[in-house]
Amino acid sequence: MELKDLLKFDDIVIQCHDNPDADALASGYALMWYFAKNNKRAKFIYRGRNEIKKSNLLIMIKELDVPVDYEPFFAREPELLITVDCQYGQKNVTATTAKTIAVIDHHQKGAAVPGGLSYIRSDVGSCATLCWNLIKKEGLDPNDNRLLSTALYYGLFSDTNRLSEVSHPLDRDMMDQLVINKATVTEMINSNISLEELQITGKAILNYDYHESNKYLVIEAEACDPCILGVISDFALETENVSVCVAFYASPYEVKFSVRSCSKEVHADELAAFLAEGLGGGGGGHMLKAGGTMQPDYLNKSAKDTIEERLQWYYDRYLVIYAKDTKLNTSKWKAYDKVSQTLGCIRLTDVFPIGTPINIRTLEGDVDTVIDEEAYLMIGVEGEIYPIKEKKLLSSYQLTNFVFTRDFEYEPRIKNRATGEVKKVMPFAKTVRTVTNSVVFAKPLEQPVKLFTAWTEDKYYSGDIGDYLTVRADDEHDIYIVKGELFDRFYKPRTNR
Ligand SMILES: [Mn+2]
Repeated sequence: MELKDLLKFDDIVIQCHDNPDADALASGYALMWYFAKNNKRAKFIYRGRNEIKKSNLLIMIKELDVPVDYEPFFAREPELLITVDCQYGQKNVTATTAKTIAVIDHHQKGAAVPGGLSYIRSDVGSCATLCWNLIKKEGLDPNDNRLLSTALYYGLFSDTNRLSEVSHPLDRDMMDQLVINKATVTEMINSNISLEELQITGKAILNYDYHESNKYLVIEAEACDPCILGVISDFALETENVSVCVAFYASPYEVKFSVRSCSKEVHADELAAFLAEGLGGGGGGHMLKAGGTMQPDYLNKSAKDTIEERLQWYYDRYLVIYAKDTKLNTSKWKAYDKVSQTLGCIRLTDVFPIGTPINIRTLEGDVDTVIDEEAYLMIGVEGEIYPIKEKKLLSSYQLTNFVFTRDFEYEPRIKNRATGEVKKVMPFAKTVRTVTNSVVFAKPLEQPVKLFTAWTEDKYYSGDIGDYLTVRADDEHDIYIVKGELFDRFYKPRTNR
């Protein structure tokens, strides 16, 4: 869906979820601004039992001129209803009847609205990001209205625990590009917690559950503003002998949790996704900080028991391998030849000169580096992008002069950190071909593995049952994991060994 698809309607109502938060308000505000720019009259409402009373939101509405109305008894049937930061028909938004429904949301996708227009991407940190992106795609820039850009920033800020759980590159692009009113943001941040919530924080910490064997804490809070969970888990992680913390609350509408990790063997985002898997929610974040939700309907025991049980499973399930100091006994493993394949790579000196400090932004995250003679970027089989040195590249691949193309959900880009200039990388991509003489030993995993490769000592790769643990025949420390569904495509068994 594109925003211009919505311009054919004249009678437009935008509705965010009941008990709105900053992201919901920012999202509705953005659409109001877009429609006004296109000379369309729209109305932005929220419903439900409670009128907004949190002081940061009252400041937001007043100082940033958010054009929202509380309409608990709204009865008119508009031509078009757009729900933002929520999905029509779900329980957190009071139903309003309308001839056509549109949905813009960043939560896990629920049942589709029949005949509805929708734009739902659950991988981004805020609905504000989606609205910002949709508006930019129409050739407009929310920076033209400083109050709106400040609201968008604060929407993302609040939904990602002070930006600490941001992971998607679109969120980062918005953060970098918005020009905001800092004083108002500071004022909102410092009216974030009520005295009652301060007390909830204290009570929650008193009732921690500590698991000594794996050094993690589980802390249950009363239902509160989700930002409190971030406050609790950040603080609790500073405790000695605590390397992972999960803080959560369960309300009738949702279970929200926040994960912090300072253990290199536990990626917070992976743990968050594991906790929420199959439970009607999802997780987001990065290695150190993440958060997520579950839906109470999906749980067959209390939220606390569910979280405790899944944490136990999580710790029990992995074998950890440090490739650098590991020699696997491969005598009983099968030998395979790598099937010749073509991939892409980018020589960084083609993009910016040697010595340029750069930021590489991809779906997997941001990497800061300085360009040198041997620096390349590799485009992997699933479109993942990673830096690689020329020597390593040439040990597996042959360079060609053919261009390389592929589509990305987010096209990788490189920013010159000295000048701010941003270039997309695909125009520089060339095709590389596998050097055919590489032999590997491989075996399907019988247990999930976390693998620290010889090249990534501070970050692991996860492999699941059915994926292949693979070792290069000419380098016993070159251990890596190949996804089960890809293995047959890239390796064929040697006939004699
Ligand atoms: Mn949101």
